[in-house]
Amino acid sequence: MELSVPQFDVVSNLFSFTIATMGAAALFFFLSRPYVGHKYRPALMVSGLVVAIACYHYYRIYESWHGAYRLNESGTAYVPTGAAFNDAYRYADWILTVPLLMVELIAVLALPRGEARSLLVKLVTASALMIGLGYPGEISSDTGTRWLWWGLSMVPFLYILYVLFTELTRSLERQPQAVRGLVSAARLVVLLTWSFYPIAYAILTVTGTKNPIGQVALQMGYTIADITAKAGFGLLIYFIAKLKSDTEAESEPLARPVSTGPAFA
Ligand SMILES: *C/C=C(C)/C=C/C=C(C)/C=C/C1=C(C)CCCC1(C)C
Repeated sequence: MELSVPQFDVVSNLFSFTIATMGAAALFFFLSRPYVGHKYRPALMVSGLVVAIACYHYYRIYESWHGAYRLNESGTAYVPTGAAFNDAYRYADWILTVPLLMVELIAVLALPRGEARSLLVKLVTASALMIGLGYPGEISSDTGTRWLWWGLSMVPFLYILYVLFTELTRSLERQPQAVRGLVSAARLVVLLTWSFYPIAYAILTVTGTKNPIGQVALQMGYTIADITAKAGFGLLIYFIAKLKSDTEAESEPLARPVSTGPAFA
């Protein structure tokens, strides 16, 4: 499959931009940890890990894109070099980062232990299953095979949305009033950005995997969705953590004795 010069460049530039964005986001999340309460630091730690993992994989994806195509003699188009563009980097990234995004969300809610564990088991298992089931379809150019794995992967995907919009709603009621809006927004970001992936995949299945426009659109779609779902989502998690820490710091000095040292006789 040949690519025009602008088609190759737009994807290459977007990958490069993503490396910068993910790297900067990782620094921000790691360095912001001291500004939130202890309870919320694991959430920022995980946010930082997600974008750091993505930063590394986008570097590899960028390299793979440049390895898969080269400019032809006349400089008018990019032709395949014979080395395949490696989709496995994306899936290796997702199988790590998608469950971690769920951990991030549950961690910032600071729910009672049993409740958090039950949500985590469901969301982490379903998200790993969703990515695992999507992969055989992603690497296939056969329409039937692509739809089969798409359908199988949609089951855990819909289950995740179901858990987020039913069970999580009950936990949401116990969050401080001030952060409920932000937590709902974070959930909405998951719904909107995550829905983009199965749609982008389905579009390529319809256009056929050898269609340059379909391939370029897929790479751009996945990349923009990744930035929003990882760096954008992480920023929301940071705001939730900050707001919860600030409201708790306001009420704590009154609720607790200031000194814990030995009392005078
Ligand atoms: C940071 C990366 C994220 C948030 C990736 C999310 C990926 C998905 C929600 C992918 C879902 C898919 C389906 C539901 C069916 C077709 C195959 C997938 C893997 C593209």
